[in-house]
Amino acid sequence: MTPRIGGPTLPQKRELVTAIPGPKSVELMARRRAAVSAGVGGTLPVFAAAAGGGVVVDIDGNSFIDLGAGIAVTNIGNASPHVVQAVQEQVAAFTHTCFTVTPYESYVQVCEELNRLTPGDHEKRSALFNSGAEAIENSIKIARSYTRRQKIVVFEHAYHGRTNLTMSLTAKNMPYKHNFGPFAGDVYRVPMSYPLRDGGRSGLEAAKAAISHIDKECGADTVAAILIEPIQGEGGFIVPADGFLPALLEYARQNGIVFIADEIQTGFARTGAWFACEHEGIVPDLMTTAKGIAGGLPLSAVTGRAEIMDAVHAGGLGGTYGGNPLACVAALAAIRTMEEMNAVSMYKNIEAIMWSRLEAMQRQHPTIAEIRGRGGMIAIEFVKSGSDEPDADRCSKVAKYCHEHGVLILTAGTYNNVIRFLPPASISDALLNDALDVLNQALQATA
Ligand code: PLZ
Repeated sequence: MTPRIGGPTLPQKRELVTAIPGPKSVELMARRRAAVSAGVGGTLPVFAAAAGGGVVVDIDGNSFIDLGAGIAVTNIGNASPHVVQAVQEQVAAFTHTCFTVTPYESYVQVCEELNRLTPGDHEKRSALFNSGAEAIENSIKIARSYTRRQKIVVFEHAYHGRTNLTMSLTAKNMPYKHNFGPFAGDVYRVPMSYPLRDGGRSGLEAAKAAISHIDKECGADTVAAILIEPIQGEGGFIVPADGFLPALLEYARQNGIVFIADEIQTGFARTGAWFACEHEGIVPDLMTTAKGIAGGLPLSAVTGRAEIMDAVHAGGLGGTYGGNPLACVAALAAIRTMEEMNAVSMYKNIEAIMWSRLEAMQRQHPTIAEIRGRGGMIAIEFVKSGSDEPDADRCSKVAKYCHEHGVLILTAGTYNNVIRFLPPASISDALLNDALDVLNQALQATA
């Protein structure tokens, strides 16, 4: 029988009991096609029944190794016990009051936790929202309100969401922006540090190039915010060269520009630190978080310097559901779990295993141009043999092979040629190694 209860007690194994997709998923896929907009994307051809630890079980009883965690969301494992219990208790107490109508303690507690955990010991404030895109939108509102300036600087390969403003901040046309314009104004895109593809420029050289664009095309004194993912997510886990982020931050400071770190994908232990900014020793003015914050419930936040966060007029920030009580208690339980399990060190362990296994694969397959990332946020980028030309076809074949053999992996990258790994911290070493064995077979089968 297909399990319906997830969590860490779900058997931790890769097991296929039908072809992929199985008959129940095939049937449901037909209903999906008839009922759900064709515009909504889909990675796996199977439907979930339960998930926990490092596996997702589908409605036909197939057990997949989870190297996606949603998209970097269930970092502590799916249906994590503290989260389940907290949500069950909260749902029976009250489901909703709207924080801006009748406030509740858990919202305040989440803000206290965010203020405590994010980099920097200055005075901070937070505000809660529903999705990553909504947090980004609000970080821009706050930065504009504080600086009384309008221009926003973003980077090549950036991803910040799918609403009108965040689409405008996102770099990639297909599938995110195509046919969806007109886009928001006063958004300026400047070059990123992408060590594999910018001729090995140093972080300082790359920052100089970005700053020159800002100076020439915007004028520093008209810029409200510089917005950047410290490691780019959808763009392909691009880790900027050392020194790039600190140089940009210093430039922002000198010019009264609010520096916003988008840690929506990198946050909450994912990179082997609570937040990726810590690897660069930088303290952003504002930080956006979401995804891993609440164990799978929809919650996002903007956290930052009290004087910036408090610059907005009373009533200027809000929303019906932002900081919903179920999501808030889930976040408190998720944060407690991350501290108890030491998710930071678990992700460092995952990094060590993945890195050595992937290096061995790269020696066999030099078309893996680069292994990059940190902690449990690691990627490989494919090129065509003997060139630096992106190989999207190989990448999608590898992903398909893995899916058909019981491993859930995701792709990414401006050129669609990156496989990214985002396992939950709770994955066992044995399961992770089994998934990497399948990846190795996929590389051989598609060579
Ligand atoms: N900023 C850095 O990674 C979401 C997008 C999936 P939302 N990334 C996953 C998809 O195809 O839509 C993301 C992110 C960074 C912002 C966002 C947006 O977060 O919660 O999806 O709105």
